[in-house]
Amino acid sequence: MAEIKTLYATTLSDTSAYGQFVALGHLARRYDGSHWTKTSKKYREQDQKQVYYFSIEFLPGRLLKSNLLNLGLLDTVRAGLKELGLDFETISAAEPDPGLGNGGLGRLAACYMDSMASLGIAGNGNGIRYRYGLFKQVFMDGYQVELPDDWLRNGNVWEIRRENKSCLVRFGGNVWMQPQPDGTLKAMYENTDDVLAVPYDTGLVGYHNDVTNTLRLWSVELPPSADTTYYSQAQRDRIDDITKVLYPDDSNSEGQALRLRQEYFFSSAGVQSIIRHYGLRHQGMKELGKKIAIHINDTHPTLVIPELMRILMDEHHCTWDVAWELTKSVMSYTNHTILQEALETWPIDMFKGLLPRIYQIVAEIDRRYRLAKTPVYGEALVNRTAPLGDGQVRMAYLAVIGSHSVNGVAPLHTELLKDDVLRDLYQVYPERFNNKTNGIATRRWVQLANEPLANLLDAKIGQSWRQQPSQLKTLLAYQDDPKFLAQLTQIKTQNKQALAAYVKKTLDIDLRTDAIFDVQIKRLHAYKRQLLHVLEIIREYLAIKDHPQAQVTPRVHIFGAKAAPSYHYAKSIIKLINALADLINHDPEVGDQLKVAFIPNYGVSLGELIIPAADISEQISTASKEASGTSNMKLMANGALSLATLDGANIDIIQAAGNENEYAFGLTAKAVYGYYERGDYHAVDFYNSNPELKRVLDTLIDGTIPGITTEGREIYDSLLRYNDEFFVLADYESYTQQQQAIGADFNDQTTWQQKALANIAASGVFSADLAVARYSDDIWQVPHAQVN
Ligand code: CR6
Repeated sequence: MAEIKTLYATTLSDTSAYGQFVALGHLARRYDGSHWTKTSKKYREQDQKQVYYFSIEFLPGRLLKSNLLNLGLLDTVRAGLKELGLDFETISAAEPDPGLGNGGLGRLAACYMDSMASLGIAGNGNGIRYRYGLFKQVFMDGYQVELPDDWLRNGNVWEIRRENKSCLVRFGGNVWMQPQPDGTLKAMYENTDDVLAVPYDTGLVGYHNDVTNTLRLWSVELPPSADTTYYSQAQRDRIDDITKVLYPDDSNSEGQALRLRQEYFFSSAGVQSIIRHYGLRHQGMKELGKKIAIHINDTHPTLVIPELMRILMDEHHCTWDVAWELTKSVMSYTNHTILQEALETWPIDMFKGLLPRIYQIVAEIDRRYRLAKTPVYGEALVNRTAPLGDGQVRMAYLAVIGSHSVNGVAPLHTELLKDDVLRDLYQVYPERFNNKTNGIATRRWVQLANEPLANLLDAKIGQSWRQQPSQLKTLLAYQDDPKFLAQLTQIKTQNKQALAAYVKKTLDIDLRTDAIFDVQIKRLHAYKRQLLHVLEIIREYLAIKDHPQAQVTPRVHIFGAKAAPSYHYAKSIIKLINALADLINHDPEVGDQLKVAFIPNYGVSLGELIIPAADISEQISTASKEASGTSNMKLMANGALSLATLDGANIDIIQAAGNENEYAFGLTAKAVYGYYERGDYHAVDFYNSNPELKRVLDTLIDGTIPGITTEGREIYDSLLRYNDEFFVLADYESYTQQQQAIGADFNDQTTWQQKALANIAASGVFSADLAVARYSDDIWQVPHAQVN
C-alpha cells in the first residue's frame, strides 16, 4: 500500500472517484501485466492447445474488484485506501460496466472466460468492441426510453490497442477462381469494400494462479488505402457502423445486413488472427485440430466455418477434403434457444452480395452435404436440413454440419433440440449432440457480490469452496444449527438494507427489510412471463383492498428488465408494471404491506446488488421456452428459493436442492407440447371458470390501474382474444397457490433459512468452473486444473 501512497496519494485524494478508479486500474494492471506476458509465453513455449471462444456478446461486469480479488490484492488495497480516508466501494462503483451484451448469453461468455483463466486453460475470447453498448434504460411516465451507452467516453483502462495485429476484412465485390500454372485455383477479387479490423485486448485474470488470458475485441477502422483513396463521408460512416452499436435484441433475428456484416467482421478477423498465430509456430496445417479449438457461441459466429475453409484453401492451398476435416475437428457449437424467431437465417441474395467468396464455400458445403446424405436419408430430410433452403442461409444447420459437437445448455433443452428443433440433423449426426448445463462464476456472484455470506461460509466450512465448488455441500452440517440459520437471516437483512437504500435513492420508495423480497430479473419477454408475476401482484393488491385489516406477510416485488426497443408488447408490460407500482406504492390503505419496485437499467452491476437481497427467485417461463437460465443459479447460490416452472435448468436446480426447498408449479414441457399437438388450449375457459382470475384480468381494462388504457387492452386481448400464446392463464392457479404458500412459510424464518441453506449448499453443481471443465474434457480436449 505504501506504493499506492507514494504513487497516487496526492492525486487520489483530489481526484473524482472515477480518477481514483483509473489510478487503481493502472496499479492492478501493473501487477497483472507480468502474468499476462508470462502466460502468453508459457502457452507458446509449451505449444498448448488454445481455445477460442467466439461470441458476439460479452458482459464481463466491472473488472477492478474482480481483478484485485483474483490477484489476491483486494484486502490490501481496501485497507490501504481506508488509511487514506477513501472508500473502495465508491471507487469501484465509478467503473463503467461494459454492456456489450443483451442478457444471459453474453454473461455466460464472461463467466466462462473467468473460469478458463482460473483453471489455467489457454482460453481466448473473441468478440466485438462496440462503441456503444446495450442502451441505458430510463423510465419516463412509466415508459421505457433508451439512451445511448457511451461507455468508452473516458477511455478504458483495461484494454490495449494492438494495431500491429490488425487485419483486413473483405466485403462485397466480385470474386472468381483463376487457374494457376501449378494447376491450383486462386481466388481473385475486384471492387471489394475492405475494412480494417483492429484488436483491443483485455487481460482476464485467473483466480490466484498467476494466469492472465486474453479477451480480444475487434473494432473497425478505415483500411490503409484510405490514406491514398477518397472515401466519402457516407462511405466512412458505413464502415464505422460495423462496430458502432450492439443489436439490442436477444430473442429475435432481424435479418439486417448490418448484423451480417458484424458477424462476418469478427468471425473473419478472429480466424485470421488465429491462423496467423498458429502459422508462426507450425509448418503446414496438419496439426490444427490438435492445437486449436474454436467455439461458436450461438449461431452469430457460424461464419468462422466457411472463413476457416477459405483461409485453408485459398491461402494455404489445402484441398477441400483436408480443409473440411480440419474445420470440423476444430469447430464446436452451442445452441442457446429453441425459439424459432431467434434462429438466424439470411436471405441468399443479401448473403451472396455481401460475402461472395464465403457464399461459394457455403454453397459447396450445401452441395456436398446433399450429395452425401440424400442416398442415406432421402431428399425430404436433406432439403429440410441443408445449409441452403427456402432462399435462406440457415445458420444453425451450417453450424451443426461444420462442427464435431453441438450442445444444448440444460438437459431439457438438449432433449428438445434432439426431439424438435434439430430433430432431423440429430438423425444424421447423433454422435455430435451433447448437453452442457450452464454455470455461473460463483466467485463473482457470491464471493464479490455477497461478502457477508462469503465470510460466513469461510468461517464455517473454510475457503476451499472458492475453488472447489462442491465443498459447498458441507454446509449441510449446519442445517439444524439455529445460530447459523439466524446468521443467514441477518445477512439477508443486511443485503436488503443495501438494496433498499438504492431503491430509496433512485425511485424514492421505502422498502421494509422484513418483507419478502420477490425478485424477477431478466430480459422482458412474453415467454418469461413477467405478466404472470403481475397478475399475482394484482391479486395481492385486491386482497389487501378487500380486507385491509387482515394480517399479511409484507412483500416487495422487484423487477429488473430491459425490453428490445422494437418489441412493442414487452414495452407495454413495462408500462403496466410501472403503472401498477404507482398505484400500489401510493395507496395509503396498502401502506408498507405491499410494494413494487421496477429498478431501471438492469445489468451485471445491478444484479450484484439485487441478487444477494432476494428471498424468492422468480423463474416462471412457459415450460420448454427458457433454454437454461442463469439468474436462477445466481439467486440460488445467494440463498433465494426458486418459484419455478419445470423449464430449463430450473429442473436441475429443483433436483439438486430438493423439491421441498423450492416452489415448483405449472405445466410441464410435455403438457405444453400436448396442447400444441391437440390444438385444444382455450385461455378463455380459465377466465370463465375462475372468478378470482376474471376479476384480476378485468382490472387491466376497467380503470382500476390508471394510465394504461391502451396497454391494458392490448395485454388483456393477448390473453383472451389471441388465446394466450404462453399459457399464462393455465398456470395462474398453481402459481398463485405457491405464492400463498410462500407468504405463509416465510414467517417461520428457521425453516425458511434451512431451505435457503439447502439451496446454497447445492449450488456448487452450477459453478462455471465445473461447466468449463466439462467443455474442456468432452469437446475441446484441453487440460485444466482439477475441480470438483
Ligand atoms: N437469452 C437463453 O434464452 C440461456 C442463455 C445462456 C439465452 C437462456 O435461457 O440461459 O442464452 N439464449 O445459455 C440466447 O441468448 C439465444 C439467452 O440469454
